Amino acid sequence: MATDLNSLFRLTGPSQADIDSFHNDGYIAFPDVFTDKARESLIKEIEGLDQVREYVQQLEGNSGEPQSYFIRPWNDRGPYSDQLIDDPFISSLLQATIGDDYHYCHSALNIAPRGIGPLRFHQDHHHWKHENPVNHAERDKYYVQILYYLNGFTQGDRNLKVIPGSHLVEPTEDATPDRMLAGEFDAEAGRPLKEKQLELPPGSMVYINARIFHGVEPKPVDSPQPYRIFNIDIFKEAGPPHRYTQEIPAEWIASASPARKKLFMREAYTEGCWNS
Ligand SMILES: O=C(O)CCC(=O)C(=O)O
Ligand SMILES: [Fe+2]
Repeated sequence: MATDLNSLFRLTGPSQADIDSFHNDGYIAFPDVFTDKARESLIKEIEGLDQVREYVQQLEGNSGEPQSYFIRPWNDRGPYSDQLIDDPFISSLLQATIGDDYHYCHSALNIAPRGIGPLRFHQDHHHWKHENPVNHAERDKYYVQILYYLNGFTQGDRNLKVIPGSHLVEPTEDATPDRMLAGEFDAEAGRPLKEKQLELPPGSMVYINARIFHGVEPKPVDSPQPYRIFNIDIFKEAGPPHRYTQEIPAEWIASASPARKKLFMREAYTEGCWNS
């Protein structure tokens, strides 16, 4: 199962400005970074999944409370979405930002319909605010989320928002997004902490350090875009599992190249795995 593209992306690797943005702001936005062929093929592949087709069909006649489609882990991947895992651009970006010693953590697919509510500001690094001693030892390790927005978003319509620099603040109880936005942590971060509302065309991605506060705006009922497609791959520095570190399907391991096997050979999360 492979595509005939060497890379799905227009770029071969990050620029120095991208790497600086990752360390200073906690994220990098890559507008329109997929090639047209890759973007179109990925959308077709996702919209062709049985569950997605059924979900989209029922949206049309549905007058009740809007529900998102959400699956985690997302294992039902065709050749294009499979290539995302270790496309040369993605591997180059991971190596340039967090080094060579990283694993694949997990994935998800989300389809957000008109009328869906917001997602409040949150952080996703599961060892960052957690009280478990194993997790404390893991706090300084990287956990990165690669957010793909194949059909894009506009401001006020299911847009991603971030607090650039919020990953630099220690994870105490007091370090809430409201207090950050009120200026109480500017000195610690060494910069004013302000909300930034993003807007990205189709075929974009956002690469984030999951310690950064981020959230999502609601999708208006009269949005010109019927649904926003969002898929995500998550990578972690080598170490114990995170909350959602997924089981790798046996057939993925069987067909993996040596480099890909290295990403997959790690423990998955199981209940109690942090207790020993
Ligand atoms: O839906 C989005 O744009 C981002 C969702 C999110 O915050 C996440 O998956 O961690
Ligand atoms: Fe998140």
